[in-house]
Amino acid sequence: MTTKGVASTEDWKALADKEVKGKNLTWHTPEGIEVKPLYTAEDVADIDPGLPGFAPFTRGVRASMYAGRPWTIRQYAGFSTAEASNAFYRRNLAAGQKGLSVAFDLATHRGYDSDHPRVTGDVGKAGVAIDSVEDMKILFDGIPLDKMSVSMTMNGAVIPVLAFFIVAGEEQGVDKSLLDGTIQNDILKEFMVRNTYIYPPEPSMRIISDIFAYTSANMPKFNSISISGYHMQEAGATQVQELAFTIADGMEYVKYGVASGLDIDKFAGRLSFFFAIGMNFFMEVSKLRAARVLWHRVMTKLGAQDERSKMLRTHCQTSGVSLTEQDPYNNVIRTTIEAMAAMLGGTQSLHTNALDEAIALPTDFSARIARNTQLVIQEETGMCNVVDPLGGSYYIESLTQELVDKAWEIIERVDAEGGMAKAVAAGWPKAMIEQAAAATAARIDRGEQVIVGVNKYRKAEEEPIDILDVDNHAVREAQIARIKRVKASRDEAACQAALFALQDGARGGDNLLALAVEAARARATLGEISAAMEAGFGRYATKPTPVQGIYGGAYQDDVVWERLKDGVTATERRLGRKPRMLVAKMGQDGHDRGANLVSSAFGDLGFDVVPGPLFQTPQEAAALAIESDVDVVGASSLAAGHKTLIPELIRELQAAGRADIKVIAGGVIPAQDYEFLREAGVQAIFGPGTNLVKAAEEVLRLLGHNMPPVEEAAE
Ligand code: MLC
Ligand code: 5AD
Repeated sequence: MTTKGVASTEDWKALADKEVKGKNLTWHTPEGIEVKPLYTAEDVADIDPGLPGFAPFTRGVRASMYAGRPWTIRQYAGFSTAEASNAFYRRNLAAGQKGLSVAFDLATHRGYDSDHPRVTGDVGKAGVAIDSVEDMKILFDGIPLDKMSVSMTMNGAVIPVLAFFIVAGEEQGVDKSLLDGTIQNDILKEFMVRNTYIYPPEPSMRIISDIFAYTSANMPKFNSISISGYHMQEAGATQVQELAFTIADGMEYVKYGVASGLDIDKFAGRLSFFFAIGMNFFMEVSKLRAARVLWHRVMTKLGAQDERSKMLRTHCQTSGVSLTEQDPYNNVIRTTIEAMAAMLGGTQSLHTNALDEAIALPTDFSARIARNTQLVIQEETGMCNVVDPLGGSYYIESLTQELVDKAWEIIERVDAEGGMAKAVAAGWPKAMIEQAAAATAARIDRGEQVIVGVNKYRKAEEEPIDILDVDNHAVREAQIARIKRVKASRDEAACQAALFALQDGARGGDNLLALAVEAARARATLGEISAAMEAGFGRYATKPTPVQGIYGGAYQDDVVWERLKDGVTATERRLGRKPRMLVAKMGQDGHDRGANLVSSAFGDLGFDVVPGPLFQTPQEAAALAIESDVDVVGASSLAAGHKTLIPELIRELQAAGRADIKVIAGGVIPAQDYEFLREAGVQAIFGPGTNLVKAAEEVLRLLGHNMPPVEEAAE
């Protein structure tokens, strides 16, 4: 007989064992954490999370947290022109959004004006096109920049964008000292996962120090960086990797700032963070708590004195990669759960993804549901009234500590090897993330990790939903017309002088942001400002190196996999060499998780894979396909350029007399576009959530192999 307080954990174990007949209930998470089925006071005997508002801020950075002021509802948005995005922002603010967050198009990210030949497929597609301060002024028309906090996700072209923002404020009558907001300005993770870099690592790090120097002297309310783990998780990182590499990135920036002559406590208080919140609910809550503990530890080590310098303030975004094209209304449920994890973890600001995430940018309809998810939590549930309500939970406290310890091991490795810039250059953090991504893809494709509506409980028929489609030709024409007007009406000599000074500054040591502000005032365009710096710094390029053996390794002794390998061998015999595939990334789309996964899986199957470099034009991709004598080109598109770039690639192959090279497409491609692409000559299309085993099967058939239909491969 047991009564409350009398039973021991051994008693519990015996009872539980009996219930499940000895089945092992321990869960091994992908980050290598063993989660037990029960946590008790014994697990937290040595843990004291302290109080909110006090070091090390485990329980939150504010004493009153959301009881005093709820987190900022800050929805990331931008598409088409500055006019269209401005109207969208105003509608959202009127409906309850609290802060702004600008998504720029990929041309802008990569430092190209809209009239540049490399960006024909990208203008206005994945975000708003901004070419000069005139566009920036329209973007914030009627939005007072001394009252509204504005986040700008910009890393590559960070100097011109921040300069445009400062001058747009100035011309609105708002002094830069009053500007409130955040610039992402986190280049290290670009080299690792997001890929919208422009310059090589060294000058890129200098740009960051210049921004720290300028904002700490002139913009006391502005957060000079948003050190981001978000994109690492999106690229496949485990939560431990995301945590460790983000904190290690932060350390590196602080070291660079200090090395450039800044006093740590003068700029560290305005460093901010950004994390992804995925579906592993308690892990995500604990991750934010662990991040605060780690940052406090690291900043103490680096010599910060002011407690505000050691306080980790963060934005969060629910996970894009956790959302599905299939049965998209499930995404509302997923996002709600993730939003709750973010707030229970104590975020300062939050973006909730829209239900159409896996296929397109949000519409007014889907954006409303995403925003209302936060409004309902804040205003209907009473969840904000108690500070850190999960504090003291045996499981949460224990997991927080475990994450701190696991992440610390990686941080120490980074430190021992000379810091994150060196680690990024050596490439091991990226490789680690890609290995984790391949392992996850295999788990999902094999049905071991359930995604409702995708690998389990799949609907027989999917009805397409209404999505936003941007006519990038029209946006590009409008942008080109405005660039012409700006250039025709400016004082050309003054503009050229400012650009020349900037070019000089890139070679010398003057503050690049200060020089760019002058150029922005003189109406230099984003492309011109970027090019002036490029003249001194050069443009950076990387080569993809897909991981080997991880995806295939998960299929050891699997009959379906063996049949596929036989198919590859048979095709090899017929062709006289291995079947060869170019995985092409065209346009300024740097999302390479999908492309890398395809390269890895097909490589493991025995294909000869040519992993194409990022940022090719259709001409360059066609030339590489022909030169490498491939049988098939797989074009991976995640940034909505597919309707322009893939038909162009096919035309190029045809013009060169190589219409025999088959073109297939994969990525974020809405069903609405399938027919258009098929008519253009695309022979197979693989949307989000495609099982790679099935994709390989279809490719083998395309290559003429008589692939017998396999019963439901891995479902
Ligand atoms: C807050 N305040 C309080 C309080 N809570 N005061 C009293 N009592 C309380 N309980 C005060 C704060 O001190 C602050 O003032 C002010 O209120 C605002 O609160 P905040 O907590 O600082 O929030 P916010 O202004 O929203 O800033 C959050 C942030 C910032 C620090 C994380 O960096 C930010 O907004 N980041 C957003 C980043 C973002 O949106 N990124 C999008 C990436 S999308 P004071 O005076 O102390 O400042 C992406 C996708 C892609 O990257 O394209 O790949
Ligand atoms: N508008 C809204 N959300 C966007 N995202 C990216 N671009 C936009 C945009 N223009 C979101 C998606 C994506 C993440 C990186 O940011 O959720 O997964």
